[in-house]
Amino acid sequence: MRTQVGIVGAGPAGLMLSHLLHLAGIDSVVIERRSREYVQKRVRAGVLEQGSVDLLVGSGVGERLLREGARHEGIELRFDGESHRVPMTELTGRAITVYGQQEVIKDLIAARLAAGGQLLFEVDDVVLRDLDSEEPSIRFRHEGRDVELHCDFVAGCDGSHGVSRGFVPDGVFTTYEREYPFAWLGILAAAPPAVHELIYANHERGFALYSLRSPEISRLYLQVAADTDIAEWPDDRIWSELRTRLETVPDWTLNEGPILEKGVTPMRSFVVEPMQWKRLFLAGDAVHIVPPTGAKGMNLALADVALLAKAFGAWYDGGQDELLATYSRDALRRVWRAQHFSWWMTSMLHRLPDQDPYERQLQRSALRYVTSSKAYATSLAENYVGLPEV
Ligand code: RFL
Ligand code: PHB
Repeated sequence: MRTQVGIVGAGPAGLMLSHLLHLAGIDSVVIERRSREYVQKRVRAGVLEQGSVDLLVGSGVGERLLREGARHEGIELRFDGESHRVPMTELTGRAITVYGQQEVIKDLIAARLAAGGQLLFEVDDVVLRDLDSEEPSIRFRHEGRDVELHCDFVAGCDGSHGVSRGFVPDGVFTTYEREYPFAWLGILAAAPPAVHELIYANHERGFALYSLRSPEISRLYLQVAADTDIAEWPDDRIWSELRTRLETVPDWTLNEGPILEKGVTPMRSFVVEPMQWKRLFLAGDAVHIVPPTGAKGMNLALADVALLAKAFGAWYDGGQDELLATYSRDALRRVWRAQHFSWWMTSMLHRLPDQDPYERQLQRSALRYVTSSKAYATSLAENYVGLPEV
């Protein structure tokens, strides 16, 4: 088999890259370890920055997003028994849209298939070869056969457990990393959200987040210990803890309903530099992870491949290689801004184990400052809705 760009991974990064390349007249093949059903059902992120919405709409895959996504112009910060709204749109002119990641995935898969794009699901034993030559290839098993896919470039979009990065020799990459001593327990519940905007709550017992997916479905998260076994959290315990951490203001109650899905997500910050080696280009969670508190992961994946698609476009359109050469440097500017913002939100909102009283007061002061100073609130807001240029 031959294609121009071989893409490993059908998450937001891989699928969007394939879609943008198609619009530029560049051929690609996407290979994915899981089944189509599995990737379309995987519940993850829900917040799209304005720039991500513009990218999806501008590239022709935003029709359902515009219809079903919910535009949010503010978020709420809840602490010390009080609620404070950060009016993001008033402060920045931009907004976010709440639309499930699996809906973005469904829309992208449908668009690729409608355009005759090649997506191979349930592939195994992926091996990248000759990345330092002008004709790299990807070997894998698919439907019981060994396949060799020859290409001009390989895009490693295979997420945090991917294999692409592992085919680069030792000593090329520098890794920056931080583990947090807590995790998030997330639920999807068949309950009409009691909120119009997301609530980020800082509480003595730990952080809680109230988000949503639709007028009937709520998405909620609880900070839990890093080594939490989900079996220790029967539904009653989850609702009781959510009530304790969220029902801290007068006349406000959350809506409960059957829990459709629950899972524990570890919290990690991680960056690998550079995001390229020879003919291998890396994007999304394969090279950087943020804790979800800043809602940046899916947005970074989309921003990476917007740059990468442009760079491939310039290369195929007359062999200009400047944009490919600067891809990593340019993408990393946004990556590090999101790293700092996500770390900052995480530090301000979570209960740190053994938190000393001095640190607790710093958190309180930061929360009071960000909800009373227009300058500080604008800083939060412009990062949250996404900076156009970083
Ligand atoms: P993905 O989505 O992980 O896709 C990678 C794909 O590669 C496949 N794969 C392989 N395929 C072939 N061969 C192999 N050897 C392979 N190994 C892996 C995988 O099966 C998968 O399909 O990475 P991508 O495209 O870089 O996208 C990144 C985002 O998915 C991720 O950053 C976000 O979900 C993070 N995230 C959030 N991001 C936001 O922007 N806003 C949010 O509100 C937000 N909330 C979240 C989140 C992530 C969460 N979890 C569960 C990690 C909330 C949670 C709870
Ligand atoms: C979500 O709706 O899943 C969500 C929202 C905001 C975050 C993280 C996740 O910061």
